[in-house]
Amino acid sequence: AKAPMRVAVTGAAGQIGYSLLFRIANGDLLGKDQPVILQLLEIPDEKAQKALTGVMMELEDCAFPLLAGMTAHSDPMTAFKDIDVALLVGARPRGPGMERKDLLSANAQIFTAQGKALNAVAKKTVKVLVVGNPANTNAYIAMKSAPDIPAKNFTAMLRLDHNRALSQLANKLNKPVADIEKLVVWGNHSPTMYPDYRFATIDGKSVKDSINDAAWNKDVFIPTVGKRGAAIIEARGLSSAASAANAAIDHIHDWVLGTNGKWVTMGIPSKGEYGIPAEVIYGFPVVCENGEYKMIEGLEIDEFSRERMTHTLNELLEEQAGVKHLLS
Ligand code: NAX
Repeated sequence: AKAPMRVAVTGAAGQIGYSLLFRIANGDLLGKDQPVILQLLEIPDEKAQKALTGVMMELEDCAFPLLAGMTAHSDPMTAFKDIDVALLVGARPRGPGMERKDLLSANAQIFTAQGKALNAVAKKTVKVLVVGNPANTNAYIAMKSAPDIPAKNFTAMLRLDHNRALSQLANKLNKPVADIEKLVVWGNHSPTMYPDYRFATIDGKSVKDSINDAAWNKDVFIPTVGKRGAAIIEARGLSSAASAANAAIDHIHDWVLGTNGKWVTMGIPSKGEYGIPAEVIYGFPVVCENGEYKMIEGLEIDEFSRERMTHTLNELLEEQAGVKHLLS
């Protein structure tokens, strides 16, 4: 049997955690033959720790054959010890009257501390996915706080946006979602993201030609995908949780086990590709193989796309500027 892999999940007693942990323990993350040990982090707050105990009781009660162990933590220095995968879900939500810059600095503190802890105690090969918002900038902060771990190991979640866009296209074309390939979502995980189906195919045929409606792209598709998170909150009274957990599973699963040539979107540090400045964590198209992602390069960027890509980039640069002084 394979040796267990260690997976840390932060915000483990939260909404997303409640969907995510059971799927990891079921083998959906790393494969049906891969035992896992869960190292679960929550804030030291008594209520949060107690809720975490409850979730762990339920995990026990599932008797998952692949769950080789689990531990509860209130300190990232113990939670991240020897981990192979980090799912950084916990973050400071925006409270009433909280300004954007307060939110950024609260999260900068969390992700600086977690980046340092990863640097100190995680495996140097750890694969990090940041889900907690602002996800791209939080991933950037963690990356900058962990100089001994390769920058490429720090990623942010754009996969929910990617999956949302896939389903919108499948609905529009009245075709199975699995038939769509080569979709891209550029930029920040925020309403400024740019879902781009110019290269996409469905059943081998061009999605763009099949839809052939620039107004639908601009006035319906892009805003629907961009505002989907708000629409879920409006309908459910709570933010996306099961779909976010599913996207986190897809992201790490594909990174570790490969995409068989299929394009997926990951928020990854730029090396200057597509004119995006180095180190910005930006949604790019990638394929994954042998535990590594590889960016799809050389796609043509037309004027409309460049405008969208710059708009979402500028938001990221502003977020970065807002936290730069907090990085030590
Ligand atoms: P919840 O508020 O239900 O859960 C968050 C949990 O994180 C809480 O239990 C809290 O105690 C814990 N937490 C806070 N700070 C922590 C820290 N420093 N260390 C460890 N745990 C900590 O939120 P939930 O709905 O689970 O969402 C979690 C995060 O995901 C939020 O930041 C949310 O904005 C973000 N999302 C990101 C998405 C993406 O696509 N990138 C989509 C879904 C989601 O909105």
